[in-house]
Amino acid sequence: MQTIFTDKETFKKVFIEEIKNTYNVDLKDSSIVQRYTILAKLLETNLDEAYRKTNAYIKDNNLKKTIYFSMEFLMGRLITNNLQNSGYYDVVKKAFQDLDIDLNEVEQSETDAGLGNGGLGRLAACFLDSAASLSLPLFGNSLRYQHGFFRQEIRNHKQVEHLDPWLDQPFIWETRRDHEAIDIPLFGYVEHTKLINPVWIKAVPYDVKIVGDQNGVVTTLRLWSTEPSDKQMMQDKKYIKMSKDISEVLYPDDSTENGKTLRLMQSYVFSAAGVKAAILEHKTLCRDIRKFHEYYTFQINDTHPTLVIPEMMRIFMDEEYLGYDEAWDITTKTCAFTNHTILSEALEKWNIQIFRNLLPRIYEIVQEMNRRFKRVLEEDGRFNREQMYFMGLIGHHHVRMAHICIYGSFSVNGVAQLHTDILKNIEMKNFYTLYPNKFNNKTNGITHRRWLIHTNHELVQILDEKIGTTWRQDLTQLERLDAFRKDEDTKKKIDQMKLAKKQALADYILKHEGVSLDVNSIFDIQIKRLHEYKRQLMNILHIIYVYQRLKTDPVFKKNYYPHSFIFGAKAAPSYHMAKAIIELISRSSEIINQDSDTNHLLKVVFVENYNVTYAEYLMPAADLSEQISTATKEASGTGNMKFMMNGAPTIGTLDGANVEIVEYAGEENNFIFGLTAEQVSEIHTNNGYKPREIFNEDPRLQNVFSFIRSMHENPQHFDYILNNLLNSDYFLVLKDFDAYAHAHVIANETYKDRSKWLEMSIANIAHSGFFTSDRTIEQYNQDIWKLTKIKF
Ligand code: NBG
Repeated sequence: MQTIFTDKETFKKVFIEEIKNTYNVDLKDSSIVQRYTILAKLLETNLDEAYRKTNAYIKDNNLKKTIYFSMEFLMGRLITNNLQNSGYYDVVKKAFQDLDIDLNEVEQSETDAGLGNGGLGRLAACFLDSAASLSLPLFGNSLRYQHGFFRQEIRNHKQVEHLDPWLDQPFIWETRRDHEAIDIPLFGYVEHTKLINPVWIKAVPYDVKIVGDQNGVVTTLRLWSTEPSDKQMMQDKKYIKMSKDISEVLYPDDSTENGKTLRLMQSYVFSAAGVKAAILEHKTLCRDIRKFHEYYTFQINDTHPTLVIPEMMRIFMDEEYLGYDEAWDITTKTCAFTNHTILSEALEKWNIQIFRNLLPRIYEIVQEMNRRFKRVLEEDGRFNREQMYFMGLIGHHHVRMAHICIYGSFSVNGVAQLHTDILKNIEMKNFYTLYPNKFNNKTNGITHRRWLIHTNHELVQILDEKIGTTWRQDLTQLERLDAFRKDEDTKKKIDQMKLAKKQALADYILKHEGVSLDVNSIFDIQIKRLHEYKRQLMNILHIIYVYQRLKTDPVFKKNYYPHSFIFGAKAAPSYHMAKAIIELISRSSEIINQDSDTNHLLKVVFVENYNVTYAEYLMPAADLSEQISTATKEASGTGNMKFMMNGAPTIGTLDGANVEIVEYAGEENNFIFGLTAEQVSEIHTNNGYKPREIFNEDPRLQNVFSFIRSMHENPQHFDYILNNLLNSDYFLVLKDFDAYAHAHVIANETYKDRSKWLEMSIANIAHSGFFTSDRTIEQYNQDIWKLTKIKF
């Protein structure tokens, strides 16, 4: 098909005209934002045809759809992705060269869509890209937060949160669909299953196009925005504020009862709106409601969308007049659940009072589900009273969302092999006993289109030259690079690639953080949410130890290969320990970086406002990938895969997907250390761990603690952290410290043999094919969704 994007000259002509028509300026006088806006608008409009065709194909062929319900979609910028996947990138790049416009600069003027806070949200974004690229009819469903994840400022070494400004600039990739708005009832009371006097909220969908990789497929991420509803009679100020607040911000503060209610409203609104839209579509197409599950799978991404289950039950029973059993049959054949964590604080529970007050009819349905579930357990006969109580959908005055999901879904999956095994054998053992066939593993993946093709052109060139270009469609072909492990030319080129990426990152860090890094030092990077289980604390304790040793031990200093340690992390606003750790990293980095005695050997940077765009610079530039969580705690990790694909060996524990990374790339090509999952579980069960004993016997730790006490005018300033380590250390930082320090010694020595290191790097790239989200999505489809592909 001839479009303005397939011919460079046509594109140039149209682009110049549009700039003129829209802003009444000549191209040379236009701003970068104006250029970006016109480019994005032209592309967005151009995608309309493929979008229409995709939807028509699905409808005409009666294809089943998966709706991916997720509280988070951490999309980042879309411009590059959309240009690349539509196949127009090169034409635009060349046209811009002719016009003396830097495409990179234009791409950078897009603000990140940060509708997520970490791995779970970025995984959802990768899945959209993979599903569209594999021609699968999968659609995202979430909220259109006015403000996504907060913008982080580090002021006086402390994290300060600011509202995320992403919608200050128009978001070109969305289309508001007023006529598909849905009214959602909240509060009220129930009389004979009927909700009386509810408060009505209007949910309006904004559709974002998701472009498949040069296959003509354009699917949708649907984001619901909330507003006052015409159905609501009384519209006072309080009501209007509430109606807008629901989609105002991602993860609002939930320390108060109002905050909790607001979060539950968010969960309900996007779940209910998504369910209703699908049922409406199903009925518009004159399909039998009893066959709903033949046309839809609802993938419930963690527990936030749990209410999809009772909401389906409500509609089937109260609006479609099906009996409970029939409604249950359809619901459980439609829903599938993915668990992303075993951390108990992240397993959602809702206080009954709050739940019943906000969703009285839904609560009744959950109670009925619970009653019937108890009967199932009793009839099964394998569980004692206590076990049955702990398995209940309701208990301890709370509604347990994960239990509803397991009971109400036909599939329950973990996100890495180890994580799924822990779910089956420990965390959800009784549920696994009850429903062995529901449980399955789907190891996470990342889209190689963003995390390799778009972020690392240098590596793409090497791959194309050495193994041809077909790896793009089938990433397992990267294995062919393994034959070049000892090839000098390949090694030289990988070396040059790394240097180029490190230089690009160093430039970016200098510009944004004001810290200069030596590109010949080892770039050792830990970027992820700040959480105690991820053990950024162990990393900084070790850095302080290295710093002290450099100052006191000349032999060590002589042997030390220069290092740049880079951190990026946001802490949840109310997570005091995480915020204290950020302050500790930031304060120690200031001291270390200023010390002219050592700063040619050791630098530490905490990058501000780590986000998807920052990650695109960081991932390809790493020499070493820090994946050091307490074994059993990181369900999978996905940053670990991005580093691997870009050639960084992992220094890490056998946790989450690290286990599989090492299986593929070889233990000899990574630096594995520390307690195993079994050992951690044993320590936690036996309850006999005494961190103070370790401290008392290790002068390294004593010196590090003294240093920390001397860092601030108030020696007790960091006692919150230090006392916790000495008295509890639940995440076993002190216990693993020695093994971690040792792994660093080995990494340091290994790096000196640059040739050996490059071989390790090549091995990692060559075996990273398994970790493309294309593989993950194919597995979801084969085992769970069973969707038919779109074929034009
Ligand atoms: C996170 C896990 C990560 C995992 C991502 C994606 C939550 C609740 N869980 O280990 O901590 O990689 O999910 O599956 O955000």
